[in-house]
Amino acid sequence: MFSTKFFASVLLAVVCASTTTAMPWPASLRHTTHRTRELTPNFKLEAFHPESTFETFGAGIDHPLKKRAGEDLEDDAVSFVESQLGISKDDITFKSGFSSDVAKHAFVRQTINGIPVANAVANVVFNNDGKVVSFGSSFVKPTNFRTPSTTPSLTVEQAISKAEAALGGKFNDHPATLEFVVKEDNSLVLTHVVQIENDATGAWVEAFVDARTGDIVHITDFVTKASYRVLPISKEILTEGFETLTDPQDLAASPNGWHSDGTTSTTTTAYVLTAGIVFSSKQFLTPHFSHDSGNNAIAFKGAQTATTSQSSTGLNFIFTQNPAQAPTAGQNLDAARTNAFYVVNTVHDISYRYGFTEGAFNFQNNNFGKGGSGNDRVTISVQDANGIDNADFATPADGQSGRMRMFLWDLTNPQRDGALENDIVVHENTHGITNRMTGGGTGRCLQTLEAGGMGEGWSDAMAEWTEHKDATVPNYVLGQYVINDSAGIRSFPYSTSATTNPLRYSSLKTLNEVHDIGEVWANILHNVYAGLVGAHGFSATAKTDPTVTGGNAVFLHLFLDALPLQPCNPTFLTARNAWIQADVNRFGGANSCTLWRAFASRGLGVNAANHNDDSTVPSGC
Ligand SMILES: *[C@@H]1O[C@H](CO)[C@@H](O)[C@H](O)[C@H]1NC(C)=O
Ligand SMILES: [Ca+2]
Ligand SMILES: [Zn+2]
Repeated sequence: MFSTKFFASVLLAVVCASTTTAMPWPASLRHTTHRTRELTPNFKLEAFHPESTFETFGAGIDHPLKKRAGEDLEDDAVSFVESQLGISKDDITFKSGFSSDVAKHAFVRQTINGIPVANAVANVVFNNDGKVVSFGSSFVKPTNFRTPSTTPSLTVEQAISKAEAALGGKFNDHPATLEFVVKEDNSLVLTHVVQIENDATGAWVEAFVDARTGDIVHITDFVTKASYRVLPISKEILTEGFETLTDPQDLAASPNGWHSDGTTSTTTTAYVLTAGIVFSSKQFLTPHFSHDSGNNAIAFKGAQTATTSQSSTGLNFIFTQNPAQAPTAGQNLDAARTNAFYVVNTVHDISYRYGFTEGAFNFQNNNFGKGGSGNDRVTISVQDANGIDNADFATPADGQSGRMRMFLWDLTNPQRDGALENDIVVHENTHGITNRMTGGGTGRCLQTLEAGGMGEGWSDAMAEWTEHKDATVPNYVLGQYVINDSAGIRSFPYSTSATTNPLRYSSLKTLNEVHDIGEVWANILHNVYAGLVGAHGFSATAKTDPTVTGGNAVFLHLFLDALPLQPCNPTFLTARNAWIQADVNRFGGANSCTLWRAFASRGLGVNAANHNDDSTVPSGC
């Protein structure tokens, strides 16, 4: 059997071959502002993201329009930014916004002569008293740069050809935009922003093409690859066995069930069974699709027409996975498609209950008039032919489908299918949640190394969350099934023991890869979870009822609430502060000391800075 360390290096080599041959990473401060993107052997670019400032205001502060009658999220946010930064209203544009039950979120961007600056954005959050509770900003000071022409000298078509040639992909017909990019030297570059995809490599980026020279000056990479050495949702691996579930869909989150988009109305009774997991779902209101395709997701192999059809009439999906056979043989493919469909729908329903709604830029085809952009259900490519021993998830902006690709794993004989390991599917799906909820649905705000690392950490933490069954908080290991190794795919189990898992904030000084950084964040969140469950116990119904009081429910509220609070390209410090503020917004700060103690236990105390540990908690804790 292979050791975990062996796998770690194999997988890192697979996923990060390019970065290991690159020059050594610069000082760790660049974690928070830079990310090297090597998209082809010939294309390398270090993308720059101005550092985001982030302030939180506890119970809230007034904004300039507070005394005016009525509230207008757009005006209130713009005038607040104007007052904070001394930037003219004309240079601040409202981009998107939404309200949760406890906060109103506004996402704005800097514009110069009417052209948006892609990497200069801000977010203002108001509580239900109409006060400002947080402000994140990567706006740049207008005095620091000369404004170039707002008229491109290259046409969009010319920019597309340049990007296709440089990146080895094809323009995907998503409408191009004209935006400025701030470079590290504070200069502004006018760019055509074009989306380029490569089906074979899975690359999917926004290329910012200098509208004068045709050079690519900035990249948004929508794809988060797994290097994790990666059945009901609380089960992780097949060997834990299958069981029967009744009515798995949460009708509050998916009002027409999982197999309908609400456009056709029939009244068939529905039963869904998957991979030995049996759903007796009797309450689908308007079943419309008789295959693994619905409002939140479509699972297929090869082409979107290749879905799993019901095994018998009445929306039965009964496919028994045979572990002795290849993943492609017998009923195994249908079992895999059905399981992936089930897990993605379940994550949709759970996260919806805790705030990842239509307005908060989630993935649905039909948004039922509840805000946000539709036509963006998750596409799940099972047994995808373009990869091995991995999985990935691409998160473009709200309104374009999230794209999950699950690959086979060839470390065992027969091979194993990542679509059958729930923690892999949950991990991937969570990339969609964090990339959409941070920064207002643009898919552009977890791009720095440190923010990308936290993206991996949140994904592991969500996978862990789905598997807890009671108030014990055992060590958590991810990805045992696909590699057939009980040690899983990470360096250490996530643990409340600092001996079992020694990772802490200062570990970032020597970590230069997103999954490695993610392990630090996931381990911190494991300890936050343990603190909250220790304080509040465990609610068994938290997956479908966000009003329960268990620490697991508190954790997931804060997890989702903090995402739209934190600034674009958050750091460990600003993400921590967003959790503390989220607790004020929802629970009046009741968990402040619990949170601080957990963060401080792993080096993220009040005086932590620049990847130096601090274990101080606020006075009174
Ligand atoms: C998984 O590992 C166990 C223990 O090492 C081994 O007996 C078994 O054959 C492996 N399974 C596969 C499919 O490789
Ligand atoms: Ca959407
Ligand atoms: Zn990942």
